[in-house]
Amino acid sequence: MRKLRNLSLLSKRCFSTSPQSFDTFCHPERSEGSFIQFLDPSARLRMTIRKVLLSISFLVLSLGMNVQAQHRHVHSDSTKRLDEVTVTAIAKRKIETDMKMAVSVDEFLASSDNISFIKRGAYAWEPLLNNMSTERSTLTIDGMHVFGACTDKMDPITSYVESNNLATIDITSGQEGSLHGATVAGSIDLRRKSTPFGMEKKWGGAYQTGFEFNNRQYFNLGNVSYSDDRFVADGSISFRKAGNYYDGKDREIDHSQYNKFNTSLGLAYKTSPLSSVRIDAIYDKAKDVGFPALPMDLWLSRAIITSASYKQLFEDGLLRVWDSKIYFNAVEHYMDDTTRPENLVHMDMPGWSTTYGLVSKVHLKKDDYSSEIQLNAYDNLSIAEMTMYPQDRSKKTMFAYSWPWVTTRFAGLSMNNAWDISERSRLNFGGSLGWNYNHSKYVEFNWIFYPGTPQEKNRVLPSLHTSYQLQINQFDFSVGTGYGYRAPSVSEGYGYYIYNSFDRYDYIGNPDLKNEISYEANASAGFKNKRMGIEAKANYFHIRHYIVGRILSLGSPMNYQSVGVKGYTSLDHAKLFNLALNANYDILQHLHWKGALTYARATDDKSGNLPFIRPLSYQTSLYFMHGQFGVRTAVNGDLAQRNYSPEYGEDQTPAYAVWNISADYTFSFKNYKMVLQAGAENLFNEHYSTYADWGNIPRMGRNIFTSLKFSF
Ligand SMILES: [Cu+2]
Repeated sequence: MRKLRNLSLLSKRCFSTSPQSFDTFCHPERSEGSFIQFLDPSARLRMTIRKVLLSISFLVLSLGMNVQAQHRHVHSDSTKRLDEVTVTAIAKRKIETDMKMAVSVDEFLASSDNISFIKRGAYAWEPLLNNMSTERSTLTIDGMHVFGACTDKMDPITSYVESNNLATIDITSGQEGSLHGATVAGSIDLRRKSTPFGMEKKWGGAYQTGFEFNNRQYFNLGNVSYSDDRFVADGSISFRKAGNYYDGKDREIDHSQYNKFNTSLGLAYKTSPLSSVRIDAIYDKAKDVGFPALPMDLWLSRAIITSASYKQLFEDGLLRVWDSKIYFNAVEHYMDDTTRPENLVHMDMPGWSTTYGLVSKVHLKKDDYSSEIQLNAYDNLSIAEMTMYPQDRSKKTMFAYSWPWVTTRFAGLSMNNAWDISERSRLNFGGSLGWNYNHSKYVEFNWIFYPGTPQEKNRVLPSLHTSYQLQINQFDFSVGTGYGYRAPSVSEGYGYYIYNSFDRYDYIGNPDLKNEISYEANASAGFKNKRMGIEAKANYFHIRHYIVGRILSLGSPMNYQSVGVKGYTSLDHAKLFNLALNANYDILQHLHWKGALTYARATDDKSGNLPFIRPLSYQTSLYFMHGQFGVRTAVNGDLAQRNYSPEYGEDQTPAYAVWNISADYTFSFKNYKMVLQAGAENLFNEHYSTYADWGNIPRMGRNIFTSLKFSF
C-alpha cells in the first residue's frame, strides 16, 4: 500500500506568521458583593470529586485504546509537483526553530509568520492567528477540542502540551481551517508524535537538557518509542522550572516564574494488516506560575487529555482511510492572588472545563480527485467561580459564577476537496455545516444584565471556501475566498464580571449575541529556484457582527481596580488585512540567508483601530555551517506602533530590535547522535515591550541558553 497521504495535506495552505500578539481579558479580584447572590454548598465537594475522577479517568484511559496509527507517509503516486509546494507551506516538520533546538511550544509557534502572541508573562502565551484572538480560531490537539478553564486566558491549550510529544503543528488560515469546526481566523492543530509500525523491532528516543541563564530555567525532556510490525508505543516526560526573568535594564520581573510537568503515552496495536487501534493520554501540570501582567498568579493547573481511536485503511476503491476517535479531556485551574500584597481583598477563582468528543474522518481518492470528510462532535462544560474574602478568611462575603455552568454542544460535518485539474493546477473547495448549542445552568447570573434571556440557545454555523493554485515553471500562485460563521465563546456569551486588567473593565457576556460572519479573500505568489525563494501572501477579512466589549451604563464595578463594566456587543463590522513576505537565498553553499516582513491593518466600523494588531515587523537571519559546526544569527523587531487603539486600552509602543545568535556542534558518541548548542537571545540587552505585552511588561533582557540533545 502506497497511496493516501496528500489527502491530509489537502487544502492547507497556511500562512504562517510570527511572534507575539494578542488578546483580551484578565482578571480579578473583585469586591463588595453587590450583585452576587447565592452560594453553592456543593462546590467544594465537587472539586474533590473532580480530582478523584480525574485520576481515575487517567488510569482507565491509560489502559484504554486509541486510534491513529500509521498516519504517516504513505505516498501517493499521483502526488505531483503541486504537492511539494503545498507541503512546504503547511507546517514545520520538526519542533525546533532556526535559532534554537530546544524550544517551548510557544517559541516554536512564534516562528510562524501568521502567529503572534499576547503575553501576560513568561508562560502560556495566547496565540493569535491572523491577528485575531483565540475565540476566532479553532485550537485542537490531533483534531480534539480542548477548552481552557481560565476566564482570564492564562491557559490556552498550547500550554497543555510539550515540544517533545508533538510531531508538528498545522496552521491553516481562514475558512480552509474549518475542518475541525467553525472558525473565522483559521485553525491550529497540534499534532502528537505517533510512530509508524515497522517491519522489525525498533527502539528510538531522545533526551534533551538545558539551562537558560536569564531566568535560571532548566529543563529535561525525554521521549522513547518502540515499534514492531504489530505494536507501537510512544512515551514522553518533561520538566521545566524557571525563576523570575530580568528585563533589558537588569531589573527583576516579579511573578514571572513557572514550573511545568508534562507526560504522554500512546499505544497502538495493529488489529489486521490494514487496521489498528490506538490509545493516547497526556497529563500536564503547571504549578506556581507567575503572571506579572495580571493581578494574580496561577497556583495550579492540571489537564488530562485522552483518546481512543480506530483506523482502517482500504486497498482499493474510492474510500482509502477511515479514522475515528473518541476523546475525553478535563482541565482544572486555580488562581491565587494572595501572592500579591497590594490586594486588600482576596478572591478564590477556580475554573473547570470538561469535554467529551468524537472525530471521525474519511479520506477519499479517485484519479485526480481527493477529499476528506470529517464529523466533529463535542460536549463541553465550563465552570468558573469567584469567592471573595476580606482579610479575615473565615468571612466569605460574596460568591458568583463567572461561567455559570455553561454547556456547549457542537456537531458539524466538514469537507475539503482537491481536484488536480492538470499537472500544474489544482482547485480546492469545501465547506462545513455545524450546529452549536449552549445552555446556562445558573441563568440567574445572565438575567442580572439581560433579564429574561433564554437558558438555551441554538445556532447554525455554515461555511464555504474555495481556492485555486497554479504553478508555472518556477512560479506558483493561488487565490481563494471563504465565508463562515462562528458562535460567541463562553465568556462572550455567558461571562459574568470577568475582569480585564488590560483596559480595567469587568466584562459581561450577552447570550443573545449574533454570530460573527466572515467574508474572506486570500492570495499568494511565489518564485523558487535552486538558490532562492520568495513568496508573498495576503488575506483580507470582512467580519460582520464583530464581537467587542462596550461600556455599559448600568452596573457598577465589582472590584476596586476596575473602572467600569463592559458588555460584549457586536460592531456592525470590522476589517482585517494581513500581508507576509518571505525570502531565502543561498549566498554560498554553506551560507544561507532568510528574511521575512509582516504587515497588518485592522479597523472597526467607524474606521477606528482594532487592538492587538501587529505593527510592521521584520526578521532577517544568516546561517552558516561547516562540517559539524553550525552558526546562526538573526535580528528581528517591530517598527513603532502607529495604529494603536486607546479606546480598547492600548497605548503606543515604540520600535525595538532584538539580536540573537547561536552555535551548535553535532557529533557521535557510541550509537548516540549528540548535538550541543549555546547561544544568546537579545544579545544587546534591549529594554523593550511589544504591542501585545499585556500591561507593557518589559520582555526578557539578554539570555544565554545552552542545551544538549542526544538521540538514538
Ligand atoms: Cu487563570
